[in-house]
Amino acid sequence: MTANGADRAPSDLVIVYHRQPYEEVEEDGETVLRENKSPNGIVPTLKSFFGRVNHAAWVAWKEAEDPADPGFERVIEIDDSYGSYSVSRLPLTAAQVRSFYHVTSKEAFWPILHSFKERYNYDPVDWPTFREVNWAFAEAAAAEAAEGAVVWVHDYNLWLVPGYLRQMRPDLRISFFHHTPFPSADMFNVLPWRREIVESLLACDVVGFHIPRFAANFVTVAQSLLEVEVLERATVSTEFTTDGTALSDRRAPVIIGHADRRIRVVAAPVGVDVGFIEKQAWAPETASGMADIRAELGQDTRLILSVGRTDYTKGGIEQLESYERVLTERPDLHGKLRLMHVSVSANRNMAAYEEVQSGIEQIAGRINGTFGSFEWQPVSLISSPIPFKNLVAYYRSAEIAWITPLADGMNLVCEEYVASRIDGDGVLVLSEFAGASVVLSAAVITNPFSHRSMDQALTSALDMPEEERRQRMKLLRGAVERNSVTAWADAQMAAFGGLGAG
Ligand code: GDG
Repeated sequence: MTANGADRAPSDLVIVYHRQPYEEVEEDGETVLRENKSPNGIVPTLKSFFGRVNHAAWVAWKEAEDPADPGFERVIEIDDSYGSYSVSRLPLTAAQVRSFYHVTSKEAFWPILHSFKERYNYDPVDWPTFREVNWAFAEAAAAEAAEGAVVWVHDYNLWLVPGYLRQMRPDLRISFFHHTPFPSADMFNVLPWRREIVESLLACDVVGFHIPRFAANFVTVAQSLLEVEVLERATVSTEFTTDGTALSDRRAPVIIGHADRRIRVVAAPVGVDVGFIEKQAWAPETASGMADIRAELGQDTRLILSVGRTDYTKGGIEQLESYERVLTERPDLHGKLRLMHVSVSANRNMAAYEEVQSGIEQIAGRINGTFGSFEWQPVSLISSPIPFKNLVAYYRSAEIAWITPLADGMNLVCEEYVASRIDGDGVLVLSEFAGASVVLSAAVITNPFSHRSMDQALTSALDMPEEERRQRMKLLRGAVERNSVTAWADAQMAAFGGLGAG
């Protein structure tokens, strides 16, 4: 990968995402840019779009003590395996990042997006800083975009960017994708800045979500605040409905009108790179990883796997409580199971996440103390990230993937588990409040707010005959394959109307 500050061409596609599209590492006292090690995850997926245009740009923030004199080049030109593209590094102070990202986005927006009203924290929000940072992102994007270019903005921390961009550059085609859920008006309208946020989103040409329910919620929120008309509705494909589950919808709005503008509302679930994961699943190092895992577990111990970030939305505490109840009710399972609970913190030093982490540690300790023995440890808690290739060995070794968030935009862990199961076995137990539940209808669907539903889902997965496991896994693998990240990329491209000049 090479990087320089040479002259650059205007870009036909500008991606605005808060993180930089590479890793910055220190080598011999110097900062070196490295291509992300794993081609898995959202950053490499977004970079794969670069191959579809003449020239592309990426806008992200980079910390600087003095943004007026940041001590690094604002815009660099990168050449890596995805092509050559500009990266515009927006200098922000640590205080600006804390305010716009850790406070406004994580303490005020995140709880509301995931329907946790009681965790919403308004007091520390500094709205002028949020506006100022979003304005700076919009300016940086406008500076890179060619006439009629597509600007693709990601996630709620950049909610005001589309509105500002439209003022600066009426020629652009603007698309905004939400990676989180989008709640109904009763919940969303807790945010006092609701009208400003929705007006900004209505300046887009395309507003994207994972699933039809979130798109429909957005439209009802917009209609609660402004004159917005639904111009076209469509029947939701059976591919995106799991009959009778909490997030399934049969009809959804696809085009809305506001102030003489038509806005496309798109539901396109992000998927995983199935080819990459399968290749890793077939790799000899995965087989040796599995042998190590088996040796560690012992021949007869059945592995249940749970993976997620440490976050109250992921339902880690509720899941461990269910495990404790099942062990209490089913002494026949003692000595035979191991729950591996991988809960990795992305936002250390935030009170809400520290509280979840200590809750998880407390229950896991209680379970091991109550049921465990010298020979048997019912739960293993992993709090630091596992390299992805090792994670695939765990996916392949686990009889059950137990993925029960209380709310989740999509959830890619469950899809990674399915993509890893090249042997066609394994059971996925999945919360009906993960967006993925509308795509993965062959999972054992559970309601994490119901003790009975949670406990029964786990025991039915443990007791499921092989034939049923394989039938379900076959259906799951078909769904993950059809809704892979390539399908998502194609759906986005179609929504942009191709990437030619607008
Ligand atoms: C947001 C939305 C939406 C986790 N532990 C380890 C590890 N991971 C990787 C997984 C997976 C990723 O992290 C988690 O992705 P999710 O999609 O499950 O969840 P969020 O981080 O909350 O992502 C979500 C997503 O955006 C995309 O739109 O699906 O709903 O909340 O890829 O593998 N990876 C490694 N070691 C770990 O220990 N290597």
